[in-house]
Amino acid sequence: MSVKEIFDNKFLFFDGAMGTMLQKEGLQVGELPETLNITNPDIIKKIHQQYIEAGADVVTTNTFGANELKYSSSKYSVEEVITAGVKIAKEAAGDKFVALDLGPTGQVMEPTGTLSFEAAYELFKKQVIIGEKAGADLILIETMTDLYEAKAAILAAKENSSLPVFCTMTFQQNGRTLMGTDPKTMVFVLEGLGVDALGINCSLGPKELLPIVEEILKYASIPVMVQPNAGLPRYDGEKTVYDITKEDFSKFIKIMAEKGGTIFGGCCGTNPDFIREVKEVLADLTPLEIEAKKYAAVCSSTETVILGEKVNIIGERINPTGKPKYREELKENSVNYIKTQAVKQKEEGASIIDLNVGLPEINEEEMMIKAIKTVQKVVQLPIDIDSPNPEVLEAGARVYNGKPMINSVNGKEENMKKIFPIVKKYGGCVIALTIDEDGIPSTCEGRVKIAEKIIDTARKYGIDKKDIIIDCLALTVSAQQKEVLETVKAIKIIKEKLGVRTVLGVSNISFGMPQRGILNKTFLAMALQAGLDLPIMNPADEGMKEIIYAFEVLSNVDKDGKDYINKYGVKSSEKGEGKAEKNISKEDSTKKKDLKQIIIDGMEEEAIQATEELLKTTEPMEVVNSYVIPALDTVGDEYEAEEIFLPQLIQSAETVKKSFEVIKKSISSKGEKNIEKGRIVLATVKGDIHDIGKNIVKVLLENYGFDVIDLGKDVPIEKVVETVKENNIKLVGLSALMTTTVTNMKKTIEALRENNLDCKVFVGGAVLNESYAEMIGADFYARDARESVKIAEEIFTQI
Ligand code: THG
Repeated sequence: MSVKEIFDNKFLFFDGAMGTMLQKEGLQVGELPETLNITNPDIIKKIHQQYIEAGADVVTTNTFGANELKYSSSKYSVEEVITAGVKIAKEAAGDKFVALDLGPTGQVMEPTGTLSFEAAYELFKKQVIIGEKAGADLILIETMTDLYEAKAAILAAKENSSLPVFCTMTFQQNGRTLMGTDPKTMVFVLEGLGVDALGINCSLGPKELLPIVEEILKYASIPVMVQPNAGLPRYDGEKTVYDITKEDFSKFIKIMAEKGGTIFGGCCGTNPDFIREVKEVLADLTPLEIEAKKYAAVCSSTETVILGEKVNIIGERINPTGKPKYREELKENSVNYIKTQAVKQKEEGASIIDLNVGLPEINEEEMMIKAIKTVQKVVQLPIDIDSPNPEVLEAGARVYNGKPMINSVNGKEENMKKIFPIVKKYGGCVIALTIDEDGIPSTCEGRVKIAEKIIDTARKYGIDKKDIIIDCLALTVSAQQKEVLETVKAIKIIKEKLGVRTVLGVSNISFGMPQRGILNKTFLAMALQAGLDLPIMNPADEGMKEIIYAFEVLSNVDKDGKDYINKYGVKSSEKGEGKAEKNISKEDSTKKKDLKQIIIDGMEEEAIQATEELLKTTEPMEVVNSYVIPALDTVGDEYEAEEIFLPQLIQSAETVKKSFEVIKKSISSKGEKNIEKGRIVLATVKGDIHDIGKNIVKVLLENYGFDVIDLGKDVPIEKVVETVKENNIKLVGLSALMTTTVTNMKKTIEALRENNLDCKVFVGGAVLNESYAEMIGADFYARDARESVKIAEEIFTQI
């Protein structure tokens, strides 16, 4: 069945909540909900049937958490649970459709957590194969908070089944997912990966989701799906309630439909009445036509660069050409240069980082994977994967967390045959070089022709021209002087005639000439005027940057010269910044950063060295107080201001851990007392096995110098009490994800109080909020992991 058949220009209605319906049926907390497919299939079937009766076109199998990780100690296998789940859904669905439900694995992905991309892929692959075999009609990947995990699931679904794939992610009130992905980035990445529909589920109520849905609709060229909760969860003293009415719910769904959403259903707190009401409210409405949007974009997991809106620098420095030091490192399998240059180029103003790890004597494929994982850890810029070797491009595009730029394809038939499938499968943008079997045409016309051929061929692979960036090829003026102007002309014609973005390795022009900077910047000015969008260049080259700033004012892109004045105005030149410092200072790259900046940048190895260096002259506590703590404060502030996101916060925290290890060693060798700041007990409460949040809190607390006793998940109330008693604990952190387990959180707090233990309790979890926390008797509510550190610092400075 094709997705078109499912749709056929109608709204598509999914079902509503399963979990909250099961609770109503008396599901015991702590049970893996999917085992009911075997132990109590009638309850599940009844719920599916109620949704079908209410008018749902698709029911979703009760298989959200049915993965090998969660079922490793269950007496039922993933295979049994999923097969039974699909079977029941099919029986209830009749001639309607069954969506195989895939939720998150429940573990945090590398580098923030420990689950590798490949391991996540394997977990999803298993679910997909079982689900398709059992007869599911489509795959619904939902409640994803990590784009990388969503990508693993999508690849697993597409590579191991022929079913349509829908994917929805979950956003927080700040408009981003837990790992920091914004709606626009989600659209570009998921659409690139070839899902049939995308959108948002769970998260919040429909009212709160509306602005996020509007943002998604602005960029999406495929059907948009929304499954909101029945409002924001509220604790009524005993249980969680979702209390918007089906009428309010439908009112907002209608607005979403009028704006272009086409697939609707419900999440937590909804029931068959909601679906019935939604259907009724939309009965007279026809879906808007879904327009193909024309944005050309590349993305990391948290940042999108839309190409062509302004000049964007692609940083060229991670390239072995002419860099003996980097070559040596590549041979030694070291990524130190890559890491420092990625951070440095970002600071200097690059929007995209070019990664070239090509040396004949190394395994380029493995090195590219390592380089991408490294760069993703330290900067949030999109990456340009630069290699002539298709295997390297594919390996890189696969592990990349975002929408990659692939550098490059060319006009040779053989080459296009190899590269285009990679671009299509991983949803990248591709740089296309105007060269083919006959070499680089010496004239502009010849290059335009090749560009046309490439665009036409790409279309046959399903690649739109918005994802093609033409490189008219900058050669060297020393060897091919006559052709310099042909390149410039070709840019102009290609922009005008073909309407695509253009890129150029600008500094190629000056190889073999003295004072290369002069030629580079002049050529850059010529190319910009012709319509160059993406110069590949050294972002430390102030002369070239001056040209870009000036060009953007003069061509009316930099409105009112804001950026220009900001960069070169009186104030900053007083600070010495805007001074025409045209030479690229060589010292710059070797200049030492202090430990504070190293921690902010998240550079682990450098942190070890810098700490060792400092300890030669500085007291350990002084290192902590003057470098480590201020760095963490800065990072914390940036996190709160939403300038950085959870992965970077954790990366900095990991870096502190490295620094602390050195400091601790130095202290113990001097026989001084430990610098640990206090002991904290953490537990995910009884009945709840969702410990992602708690694990993140643990990492962060430890890295801020606290000693954590982690009791794990599904922790009996007595165990918390005993541990606190035995260790004279002053602070306890409790987490609960499920609404049903908040009751046990309350009981745990009560037990601590009844035992007259002199300890404070902070609580956190998706369904909690400030007033909830107060109602169940907690001392503090930790909105996120960062907040829990603040609470700990407050408690232990008092002590
Ligand atoms: N088009 C596309 N991709 C490209 C190129 C292109 N990728 C590689 C290259 N050309 C662009 N990158 C560079 C990188 C470095 C230099 C020039 C272009 C360079 N390096 C100095 C040297 O070799 O002497 C080293 C200077 C230094 O950094 O120390 O000039 O055209 N699509």
